[in-house]
Order: sequence, then C-alpha cells, then structure tokens
Amino acid sequence: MIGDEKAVHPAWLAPEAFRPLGSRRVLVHGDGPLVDTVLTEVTLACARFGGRVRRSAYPPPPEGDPEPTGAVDVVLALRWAGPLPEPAARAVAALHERGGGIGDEGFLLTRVDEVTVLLAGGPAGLLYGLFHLVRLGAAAYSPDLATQRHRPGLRRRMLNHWDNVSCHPVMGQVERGYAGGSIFWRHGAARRDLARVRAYARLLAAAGINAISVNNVNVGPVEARLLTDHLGDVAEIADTLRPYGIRLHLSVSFAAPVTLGGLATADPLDEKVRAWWATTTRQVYERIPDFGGYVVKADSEGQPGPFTYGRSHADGANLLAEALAPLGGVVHWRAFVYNHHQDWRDRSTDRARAAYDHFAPLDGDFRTNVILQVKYGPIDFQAREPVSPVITAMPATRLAVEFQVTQEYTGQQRHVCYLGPHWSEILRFHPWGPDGGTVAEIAAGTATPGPTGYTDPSRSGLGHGGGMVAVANVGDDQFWCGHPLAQANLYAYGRLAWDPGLEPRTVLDEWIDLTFPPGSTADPDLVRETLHEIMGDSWHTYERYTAPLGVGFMVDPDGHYGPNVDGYEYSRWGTYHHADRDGVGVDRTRATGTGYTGQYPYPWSEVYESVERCPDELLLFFHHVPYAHVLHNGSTVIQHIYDTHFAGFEQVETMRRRWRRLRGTIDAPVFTRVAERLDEQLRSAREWRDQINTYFYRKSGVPDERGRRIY
Ligand code: GCV
Repeated sequence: MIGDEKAVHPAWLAPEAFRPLGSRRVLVHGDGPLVDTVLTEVTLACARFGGRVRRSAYPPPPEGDPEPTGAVDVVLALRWAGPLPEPAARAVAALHERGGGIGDEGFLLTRVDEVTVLLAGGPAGLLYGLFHLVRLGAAAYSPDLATQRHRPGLRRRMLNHWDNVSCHPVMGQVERGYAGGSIFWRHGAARRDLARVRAYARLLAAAGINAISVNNVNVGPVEARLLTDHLGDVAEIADTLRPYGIRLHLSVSFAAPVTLGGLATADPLDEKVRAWWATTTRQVYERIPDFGGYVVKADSEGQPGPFTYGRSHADGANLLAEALAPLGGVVHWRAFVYNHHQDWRDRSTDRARAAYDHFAPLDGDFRTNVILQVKYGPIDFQAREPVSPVITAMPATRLAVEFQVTQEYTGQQRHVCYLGPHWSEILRFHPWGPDGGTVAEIAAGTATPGPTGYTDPSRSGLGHGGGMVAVANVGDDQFWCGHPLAQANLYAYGRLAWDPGLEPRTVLDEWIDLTFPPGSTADPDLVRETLHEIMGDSWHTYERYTAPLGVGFMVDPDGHYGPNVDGYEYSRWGTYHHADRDGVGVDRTRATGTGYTGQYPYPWSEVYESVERCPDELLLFFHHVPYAHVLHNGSTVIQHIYDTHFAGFEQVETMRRRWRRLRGTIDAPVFTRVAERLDEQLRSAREWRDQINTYFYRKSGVPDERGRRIY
C-alpha cells in the first residue's frame, strides 16, 4: 500500500511482504558491507513487525568456539565468516550432500531442527538469499521446507539506462523512456536524489540484477564528460548502488580521446590514444574501485567508431579492453551496427543481415574482457523477431544477449505487455535444433554443441559467458515505470537473468505476491486471478493487434507508438514490409531473396528458407507470400490478419473490464493509473486494428470472410 498519493511506490518490496521474516527472531552471521545491508533490512523488518535481530560476534571469540545460537527462528549465515553458529554449521552437511557448490552469489536454504537456515557462499549470496526468504514468505519457516540450493545461471545480469544528462531536444531526458525523467540526471547535472537511487538498487538486488550502466549509449557532449570532469557525480551513484551489490558501468564515446583528451585522432592503434584510455581508465578506478567497465555503441546511428580510421570493431573494442583489463573491467561492445542510410529501392541490402556480416568474421579477435552485446533479434526489439544468428556465430567470443525492458515497440508502458513469456521463449530457443544448447546456455558460456554447433573447447579461454543485458524501463515516476504493471517486466527480467529456466507464470506469481501481498489487498485471490488474466497472455494480445506474422515495424516513425503501416516503407532505416496488391513480407531466402536465412545454422537455415516449414509467426519476416497463402493454422494470410486484429482488440476490451473488478480492492492510486492506461490501450488497439485491417483490405481487395466492419 502506498497510501500517500505522491509516495514512491514500493514495487515488489511492499513492506507487508517482509512480515513473515520481520516477525521472527533472526540471527545474522557475517561481516562486511553487504552483510551490513542484510542486517539493516532485517532490522527494519523486525522493527516494523515485532521480531528481533542480532548479529553473531565477529571476529569469532579467541578460542574459536562457535557462538551459541540462543533462541532463534532464522539464521542468515555467511559460510566463511568464522565458525558458524550451530544450526548453520549443520547446514553445511546438507550442502555437502548436494555437491557442495554455491559460488559467491549462491545460497542454501534448509531447516535444522526448528530453525530456518540460509547459508551463503559470499556476501552477495547472503543478500540474494535474504530476498529469496522474502519471496517465499511464510513458506520459508514451514517444517516442511525442503532443502533448496540456488545460484545464478548467469553471472552478468545487467541493465543499461538510456538516460541523458542533459535533456535531449528530441529524445528527452531518457531516450525511449516512458516513466518521466531520469532518476540519475536532470537538466544537464546529477540529480542527487540518492534516496531514490538507493531504493532502486534495493529493488534491483531483490530481482537479482548486479550491474547497471547509468547513461545513454548515444553519448552526447555533456554525457561524454561523465568519464572525466563529472566523475564525482558518477562515483556518488556508484557508492549508493554498492551496498546492494550493483556495479556501475558507463557508456563512453569512442571519440573521447579527441573530444575530451584534445588528441588529433581516436584511432585505436595509435599509441597516444591507447595511453589516453589507459590513464583515463586508471583515474576512473581511483574514484570507483569496483567500476564495472564501459558500454559502447560505435559506428551505429551516428555514433563515432573505429570505421572512421579504417579499423575493425575488434580493434576498437580491444583498445578499451586493454585499458580495463588490469583493473578488472569489461567492455560491453554492442553489435547493433547497420547502415541507416539505406535506399528503399535497393532490395539487396538487408538490415537483418548487418550484425552478422559485421561481426561473425571477427570471431576470435576480441580480448576476453570484451563482451559482444547482441540484440535478441536481428532488427530492433520488435514484438516478434527470429533469434539473431550472431548468437550462434561466434564461439570464440563472449556474448551477452540484449533485451528491451523499456517498451519502445511493445506499447511504451501505456499498454499492458508482460514480456516474461517472450524473453523466456528466446532464452529457451535451441539455435542448433533440439540436440544443441539454448540461447541461455550461450549467454552463460555453457552451451553444448549441436550437430553443427560449436564445441566447448573453443570457448575454454572465455570463462563464463557475457550474460544478459536489457534496456531499463524506470524513471522518476511515482510507479517507477509509468504503468504499475510494467514493473513486472523489470522484475521478470532480473529473475530470468538469475534463472533463465524459470516459468514466466511462476515469476508473475512471485511479483504479484511481493507487490500485492495477501495482507495488503481486500481480496487476494481476485487480485491474483485478475492479474493473471490481464497480464499472462498480454504479449500475444499485443502481437495480435499490431504488425502481423513477424513483419514488424508498422509503427509511427516519430515516436514508435501507434500504427503507421507505411511509416518506414520508403525510409532510410531499412525496415520494410513490401506489401503490394498481391502479397506481403520480406523475401530473406537464399533462393530468391537477401540470403539472410543462410546466416543460421542447420536446421533453422532450412526451416526458415522453406515457406512450407517456416513457423507462422515469422512467415512475413522470411517470405513474401500471396494474401491467399494458407498458414499452418489453416487460415489464409489475409484472413489471419483480420482475425487476429479483431481478436486482439476484443482481448483488450476484456482486460479493461476485468481490471474494473478490482476497484476498492487494491490501492486507489494503482487502480486509477492502470485504469487510465487501459483506456488508452483500448483506444490505441482500435486504431491498430482499423488501420492494419483497412490497409490490407485496400491493398488486397479481399473481404473479411466474416463480414466485420473494415473501413
Ligand atoms: C539508443 C533503436 C532505438 C534508439 C536506440 C537504438 C540502440 O534504434 O530507437 O533510440 O538508441 O535502438 O539500441 O542503440
């Protein structure tokens, strides 16, 4: 409950969710800043709900005797922090039974006699374990609690903020931000609302995220200076994030040696340029000892890069990697490189091919502290795209898969669109067919070879993989994300990065329990049922009423919101649908099209090449087909377009009706905000339905079989 109309919403850390922990007797065992954070969290919860907390003595008494536990219900213990209090010492046995390993971020949860014991491998593990206890609620203290061991599937779980320091005349304070201003910056300076930053760090840690970059990948002149003369502002944010185990990264401009350093060139092979990056990077670490590294968008959409000097992206990335390596940092180098000055008349240039064409030949050329950050699809965060072929093409490179939590193309946080199912589908995808590894395993660096996939030995020098990265969706809005239900996307992203095998439905349940804890709503069952009905399939609903069958990009080019079927059809951005009176879709086959299907390994190279075998939902991404083409689902393409658009709109009507049942059951400000957004979603879905249906009816001349109204 937020009560106060203006208070910042607690999101998935509603105070009530801490009741089961906060009403017990808790012992915290361990030392160090993250353990202090755990202690603070437990202390606050106990103060609120009547429990008691104490910290076991550290360092241990000279004789090294384990400290007596006294009467406790819960022990949170760091495994290596001196002799463990008794119940935790016995939990070590349970850990050994399970093979021993929990790593520095993992933890074991078990019951010893009548005590719930959380045993963590490192301070970060204790923090994640604490939030796991909160997630479990009362179940964590049940005599039936089964022993559980948790450790993250991916070590790197990162968010990129596209926040500008100065308010950009077109993109605003946050590029593609739909939740107000930046929580870090305002009008050219640091915002210094560190309480808000701390609250944010806490939410991120509770979802499992451990790294963020704090400025836009499009680095303007003011933003570039965060690296040098505004480093103090950055350090202040890093200090605020650190107690929650979050490392700070900066987006930097490849041209910085020229624009900031006064050099004549930013050529990556120039000695002075290398020296400049080395010195500058050392200065960053003097201020921020746990600095994570750089994020770079180079030679993309107007950003400077190594092409200016006739150098490759490996040369560019390695330059920064060399400066960061001795200090423990990494470079996140983005693979989002394509020609944005295309001629629509030229059908041989295919934006979908670009990342692979640029980067696959460079496999093996990157230093091991370079992480190549690849968008999940080959174009740009559409509601439906095939998985990018770059993800399988670079066995000797550390890859991170990039997602978009901010809903640039999925309704801009005005539409309900729960993206957990979308991301889960991508993470579980087998790019080499059923016998090979998954996208999640590639991101983890543990992919097993498929029949034609790469083999582990070639990755042996790479350590773990590059993990997951996503563009953040928060701002200074009272509800963090503009739309209160869009919080679930941020939560789900973190949880899937921690465990890509989680069921999105389970994650949604977790989020509901933490955001609307049973004690805080008038009818918990109704709340849960309604949220599942509204959110569970909302990604597919959104897909139904927007661009059909994977064709993508029928959006308004100015803001990427709302329909504009031909908005990009004659533009330079390379995002076309090629609809004419006979058919629609982009021919990306090897036989007759751009050859993009050839970038996939077997079997997908064959599946996508074949109009008969291509999955319906991607048909128009890969093929140009007649409107009368019959889909696997038995419908013609044109009839499918009509049916899905009518159905999608009706589903939004249903969502809106269902939400209204919650009036008086949940917090009024949340209820009202969601209700307003659903009104807008309905208006927008109607616009999508009618523009798409009308467009294709006019192009094809084929009437709707069911005679519904098309304009
Ligand atoms: C930060 C898309 C967005 C841009 C964004 C770019 C990127 O093109 O529309 O706003 O720029 O992706 O990922 O770099």
